Amino acid sequence: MNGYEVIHEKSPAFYDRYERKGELQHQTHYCPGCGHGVAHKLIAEALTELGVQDRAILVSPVGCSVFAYYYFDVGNVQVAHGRAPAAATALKRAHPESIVISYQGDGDLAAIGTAEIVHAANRGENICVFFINNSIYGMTGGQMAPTTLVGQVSTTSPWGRRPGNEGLPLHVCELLASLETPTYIERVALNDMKNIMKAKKAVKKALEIQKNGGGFSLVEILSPCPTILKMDPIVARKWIGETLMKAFPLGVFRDHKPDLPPNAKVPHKSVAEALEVEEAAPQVPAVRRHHHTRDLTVKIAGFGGQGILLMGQLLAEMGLRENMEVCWLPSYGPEMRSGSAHCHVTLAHDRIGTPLISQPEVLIAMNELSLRKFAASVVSGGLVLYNQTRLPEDFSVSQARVVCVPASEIADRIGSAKVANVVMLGALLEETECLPAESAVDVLEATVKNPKLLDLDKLAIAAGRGYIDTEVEVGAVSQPDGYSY
Ligand SMILES: Cc1ncc(C[n+]2csc(CCOP(=O)(O)OP(=O)(O)O)c2C)c(N)n1
Ligand code: SF4
Repeated sequence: MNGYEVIHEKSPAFYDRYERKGELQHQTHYCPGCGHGVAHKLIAEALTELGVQDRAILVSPVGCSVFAYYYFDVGNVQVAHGRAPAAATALKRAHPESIVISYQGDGDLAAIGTAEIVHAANRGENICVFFINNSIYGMTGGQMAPTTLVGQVSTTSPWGRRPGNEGLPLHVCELLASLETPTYIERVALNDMKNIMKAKKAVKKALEIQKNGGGFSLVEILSPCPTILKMDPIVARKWIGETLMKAFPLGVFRDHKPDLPPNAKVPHKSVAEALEVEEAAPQVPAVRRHHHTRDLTVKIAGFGGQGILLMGQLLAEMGLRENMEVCWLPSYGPEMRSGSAHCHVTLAHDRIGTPLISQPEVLIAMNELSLRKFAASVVSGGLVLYNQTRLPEDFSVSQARVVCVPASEIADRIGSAKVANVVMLGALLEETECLPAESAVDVLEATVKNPKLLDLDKLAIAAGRGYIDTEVEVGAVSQPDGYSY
């Protein structure tokens, strides 16, 4: 066909399926006509053509493209708003053989992340930055970006951008080209096929420069955002050609390797040698007990106000004191009281890969809602500790053992409903033997300042352990009628 090759397939640099949602795994989350999808495609194709997919690391920003990591089958890192060039710097320096891409919107790069991009460019970091200029904040509903045009209406410039009030649009390519250290800076556009092909070349060139150790590249991509600009996708593309490109002219702003004076040679010395002090013997913390610690993943869930997060912190702190690797990840809604809250705790002897636990070995459900919501996620052969005397009539857990511990009732009897979480912690320690119970008392003594509450907490730990020892048969299995033993 006239020398063209027709390819009906996705770039292999994309995942086969986008597993963010249960349904529609063949399509992205972008709006119809959005330029992010096109820009992704150009990057994916260039990665494949250069044969660098396997060593590529994509740093996703905050903005509409926050989920880029669901699409690119490369190493992925998602960072805080604006911080992508800083994270990319660290990744590249730690893994010089990798190909590191910082992908950023104009709010992300030119507003909150101005410092990061300027300094990464000024250091001449050997990374590629793909900068999507759609002239607006997309994800948050259309606030003015530094790239918003004079007169352009946005939710924060309802009368149109006024130079005397909001300044003039920021020209990132021109700004960075005033530095001596960048290697390659170009502005391209996704307004028509010809320019899309040019954009592809620029993206590939930037990646090639990095592959050859050539230094810092930035490709600014003028990109349509039909949704926020309230335009039909075709009109949005036209608007780029007719309006946005006038304010942001396309072109190459820098295309040569900087001629920098060589770095001074730094003699390799240890810190002690450099400071001319004696090398200190490595500090190995005294281990009190090696026995009786067990790798465990625990999800603790209930209402805000039940001390859910604190329970997780206490458990993690106990693990720390036993020289384990620990992780505590809280998750709660905006409501301080009565909203739902849960946290994940990992106790491990080896390094922990992720703080998230999708299938916990233990679920502590402090209320019925949490039981119903999370029980099915417990691993087969796992354990559910439920804050009641029995499971709800219509509910059973087939794959995990259930132990019902009426922690709130026990706490009431001790003298305060507040310590139900600590009762449950005692039950967890006794049932799983994951950590020595003495360490719980040590942690409580170190963290609880109020002596009365400390006494109650000590009673609560003992009561939770006692309940398991006296009321729950060893190896008890949940019965069809919901009884735990
Ligand atoms: C520190 C911080 N400040 C503000 C926000 C809110 N926020 C999320 S996305 C966004 C704008 C992103 O716009 P842009 O970078 O232009 O990307 P687009 O959505 O247009 O692709 C803002 C302000 C945030 N998430 N974090
Ligand atoms: S809001 Fe704009 S930038 Fe965001 S996905 Fe939709 S079209 Fe793209």
